[in-house]
Amino acid sequence: MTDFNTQEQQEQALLQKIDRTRIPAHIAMIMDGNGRWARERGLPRSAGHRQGVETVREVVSYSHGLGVKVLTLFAFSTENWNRPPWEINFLMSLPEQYLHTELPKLVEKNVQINLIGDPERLPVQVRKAIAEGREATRRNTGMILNFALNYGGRMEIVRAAQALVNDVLSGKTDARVDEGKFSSYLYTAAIPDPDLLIRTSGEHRISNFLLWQLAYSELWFTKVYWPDFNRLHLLQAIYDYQQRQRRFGKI
Ligand code: V0D
Repeated sequence: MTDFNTQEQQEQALLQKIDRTRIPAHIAMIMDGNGRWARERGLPRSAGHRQGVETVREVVSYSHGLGVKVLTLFAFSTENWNRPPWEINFLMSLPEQYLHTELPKLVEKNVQINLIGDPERLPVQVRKAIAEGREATRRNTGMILNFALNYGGRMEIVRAAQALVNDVLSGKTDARVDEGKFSSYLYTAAIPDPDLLIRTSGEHRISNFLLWQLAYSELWFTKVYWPDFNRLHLLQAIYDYQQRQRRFGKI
């Protein structure tokens, strides 16, 4: 008897139904549930984060394979500094660890790494790892991989407003403001808005992520914890996205 329910077969079925010409160009992800994943297994939170990095590796690879143009991952929010020091220290070791194994693959796949967020408060070893990653992928023209680190949406908007005011006061630009001009002051200046936001772990919130950019994005939520998120879930999100009618505020 044929088993219709293996994950492999579900993936194949979804791949048949997905229109490869309408893959969301920009997917943003809130990678939530590492702590809960670990707690349910009686493991330390660090084990959840470590498994979460594994999911990042896989999601980057699948997204690249599907032809996604921009992938933006919310790795550390401005609110996450409230976590205990040992957890912050552990989290801050992850960019270096990730890039140590992945940077050669990203270079080979023509992926460009980019940071969105305020680098100021990040430890030097994190800034150094990311600067190296950026430098090594600077000339790449394929998928853009944005890591949001020490990122907050309101902070991004306030920072953009301040930079614009400074440019007006110094005569670099005139005092007219429109959406196009304003968005050129955001971290995502040259990057199109996300078509699809995926949030794992059952919360139905934006949590100060890409407030401006998500204005017309489709939102997709799953109860699955980030360390358990896999290719099948990504395909489900893309399939659901393709079933929706996007109107961008028009009727
Ligand atoms: C933990 C789940 C990759 C969310 C994913 C510093 C929480 C795994 C990076 C990373 C984190 C960041 C920048 C970069 C390369 C990789 C990462 C953090 C947390 C917070 F250039 N995973 N990851 N950064 N987690």
